[in-house]
Amino acid sequence: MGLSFPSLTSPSLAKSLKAGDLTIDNIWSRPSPGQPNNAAVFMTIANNGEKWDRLVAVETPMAENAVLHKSAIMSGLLKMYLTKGMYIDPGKTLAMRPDKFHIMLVNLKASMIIGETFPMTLVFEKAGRVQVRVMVKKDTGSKSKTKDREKEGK
Ligand SMILES: [Cu+2]
Repeated sequence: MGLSFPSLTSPSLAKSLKAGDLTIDNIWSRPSPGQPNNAAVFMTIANNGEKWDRLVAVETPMAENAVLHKSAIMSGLLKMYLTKGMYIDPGKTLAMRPDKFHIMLVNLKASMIIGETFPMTLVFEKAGRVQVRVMVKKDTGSKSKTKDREKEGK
């Protein structure tokens, strides 16, 4: 594996990554200030093919364990469950979110620092193993605050 990663921001980070019929985009993680041991990772996975695929596992050197989680509201509380996989149906896009599917890194081995990236391997049932890099960034807070949509010239 004589691969080396460019350590500084690489332009490829912002681009989407293709693996067969899958297009993986916007791969990011929250920083870990409040709860140093766990962190959630999000991304979108679009399936442009004609057959379903399924994310079945993830691996990363950043944490002792990386699991697939699904969240659901039970009696008013947001709870997380282990899920065996995340299906991506043909023509559909799986968008991970804190209150839906996400990847959970358990027992981090290092701090998640905003602006840094770390490697992760996604294991798909059909597309196989896909190497990605996760960008640590601030939560843009789409859910906690109601935003007034204003017209802005971009
Ligand atoms: Cu979780």
